[in-house]
Amino acid sequence: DEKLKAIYQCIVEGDNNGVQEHVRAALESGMDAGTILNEGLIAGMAEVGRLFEEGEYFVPEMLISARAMKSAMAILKPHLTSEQVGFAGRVAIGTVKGDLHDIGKNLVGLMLEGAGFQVIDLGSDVAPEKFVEAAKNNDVDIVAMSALLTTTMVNMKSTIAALEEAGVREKVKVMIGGAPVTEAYARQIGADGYAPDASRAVALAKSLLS
Ligand code: B1M
Repeated sequence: DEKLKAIYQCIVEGDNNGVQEHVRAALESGMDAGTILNEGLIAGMAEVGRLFEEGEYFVPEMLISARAMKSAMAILKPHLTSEQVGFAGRVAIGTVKGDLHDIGKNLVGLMLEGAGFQVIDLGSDVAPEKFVEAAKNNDVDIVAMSALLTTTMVNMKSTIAALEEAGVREKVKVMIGGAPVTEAYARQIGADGYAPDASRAVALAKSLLS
């Protein structure tokens, strides 16, 4: 599809104005927001990752593409969420300590909100103590952690340990995700669940509270 190709290309090139225009046009033409997200934006970001790995792109290019991705997500947001759902629970979400990747975390948060969860966004580079604080103070049902680096996913384990130490581990469910994270890792560190993408994160959150 030409429209999806244009959106994909704008993410790869980091064309912030272009991606906004093309996403608006695609929505106006009646294209489904989920298709734009998955086949345009996320596919484009995967290509950016590939180009970085090949040594063709460097950190500045990744940053520029990330900025384009974020403005496109802001346009899509109202189309990905629906107002008619009842309260599903409270989630504190963050990217773990040392990790600045927040696009996937934001997307999971956005989809959870769309499904009726109240989402407390702790941001990125979130220290274990901050997760603990959130679990204590906000009547949180689920602590949700994202990590994109093999070097930071270990901080999921530290956060679970900190929750245990603070005596709040039993009070909350813990779910984790992000590119390097696996189901096996979740089991290994004693998380309650793992989801590979944002829509399955919503299904997981619901099942953890049912
Ligand atoms: Co970086 N980066 N990055 N980066 N970056 C990756 C992750 C990398 C795979 C690129 C590569 O080499 N191919 C690689 C990691 C290698 C590894 O550890 N195995 C990498 C690296 C090496 C780095 C730096 C170390 C580079 C450097 O400085 N030399 C550095 C680290 C900085 C730090 O965090 N301390 C770095 C920096 C950056 C930027 C800041 C420039 C930028 C991030 C900007 C931002 O987020 N604000 C960036 C980007 C953009 C990427 C790539 C290209 C794209 C990530 C992304 O947004 N994807 C990425 C390559 C890639 O992923 N292919 C890469 C789109 C997003 C929708 O997907 O985040 O996977 P994702 O989220 C998905 C699922 O994973 C899941 O659902 C989401 C939606 O489907 N999910 C969850 C995520 N969290 C979840 C939580 C859940 C459930 C599901 O439950 C709680």
